[in-house]
Amino acid sequence: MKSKEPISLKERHQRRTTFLSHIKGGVAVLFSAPHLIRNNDVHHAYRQDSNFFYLTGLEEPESACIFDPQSKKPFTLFVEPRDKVKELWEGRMLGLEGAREKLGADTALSSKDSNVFDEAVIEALQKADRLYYRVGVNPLQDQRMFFLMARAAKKLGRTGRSLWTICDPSEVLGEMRLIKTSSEITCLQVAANITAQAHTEAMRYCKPGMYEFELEAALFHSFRAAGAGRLGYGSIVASGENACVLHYVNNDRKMTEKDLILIDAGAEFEYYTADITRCFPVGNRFSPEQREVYQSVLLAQKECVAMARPGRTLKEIHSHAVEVLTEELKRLKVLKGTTASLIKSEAYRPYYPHGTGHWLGMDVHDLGRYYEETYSNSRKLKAGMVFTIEPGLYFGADSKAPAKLKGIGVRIEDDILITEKGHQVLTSAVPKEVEEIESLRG
Ligand SMILES: [Mn+2]
Repeated sequence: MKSKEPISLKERHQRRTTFLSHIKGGVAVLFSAPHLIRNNDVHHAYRQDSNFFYLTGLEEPESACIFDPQSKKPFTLFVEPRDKVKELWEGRMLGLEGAREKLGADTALSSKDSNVFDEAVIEALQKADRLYYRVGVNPLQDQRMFFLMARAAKKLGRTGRSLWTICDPSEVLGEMRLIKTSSEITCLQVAANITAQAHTEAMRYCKPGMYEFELEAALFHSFRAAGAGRLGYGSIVASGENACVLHYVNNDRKMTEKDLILIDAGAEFEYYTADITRCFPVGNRFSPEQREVYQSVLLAQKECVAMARPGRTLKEIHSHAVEVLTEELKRLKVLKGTTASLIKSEAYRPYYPHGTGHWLGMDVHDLGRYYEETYSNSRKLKAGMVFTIEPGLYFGADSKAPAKLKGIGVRIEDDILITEKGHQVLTSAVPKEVEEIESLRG
């Protein structure tokens, strides 16, 4: 399943060409993600910054790049030179030659020598009127960049210009990353398949008396064994009332036969992640109340998925979820009143406090604007966009729901690709119908 170069050098080159065309007149400086220390001299597992990886394909820390649209050699990559001792401890490094030959850098320079980097930034800045640089990620880097701007300004002397507009490159890159190419869709589909398989296996594997972390471990095993690089985000394995904690991460409760379990987990494949949520009974069957709530959420989820096509907006999809769930809350005797007034007063909020979906791609909450022109104008869906549809209902112990519903939390989440004519559910391989789930559990 694991192909060697899912995103080709050619495609990455195309991305850089597009990026350069969007930042004309400016210059962009991007830094690699830092290698975070876990404790003492032990590091956290490294994952490259998504934007940096999107453009460069480089997975090493201590690197940076400059994009200068006005230069004949617009792509400069700063990498650590190969070091025999370091390679002995940490493995093969790409080095300067590798940066040119394997990643297509026009120029490769050593990131070890900070003067080299400083001079390159100052030179590029003198020709530019804008700097594309993300402020606020690393205060030390911010300081350095401001210092370099000041030095470049000094060099401009009495030309009348010295101030640069600072733009966040995430805005341009977010727009580029929002519309997926066919190879990106392939990566997302592989991530979805691996994740779907793992969720289905978890449905078979789960037994009363198990701890949530046993399922968490089983999911991770399935992901890695199928070739996923890592998790797309921390797995949520929430049984019983834990399902009402939206970002529950402890995963340490012992599950009983009476529980419903909510699993929200996604595998990352080649820097693209899936995001699936399923709920199923720890015993063989749903209790009548669990089934009722589950069917309500499933109804909303299926109707929302059916709406997905070019021209629709996430806001419309969310509004529909709210409408269906409010109706269902009335049916479940949680809310009383006219649907319109309950929606207007947001009476559903304690039970449905989150949105219905988000962009999905290299990041689980992917970049990309949600609006067109103004914030209030929700963006129209277009072919190539990928997002989640994930309505839910949560009846925490402290909620005002009828006693028999308390402790039930349900969310059902699929990953949707917008196609020219409609949509495709990338995660349709995981069962979500009550009968399918009960037959897997039985
Ligand atoms: Mn999600």
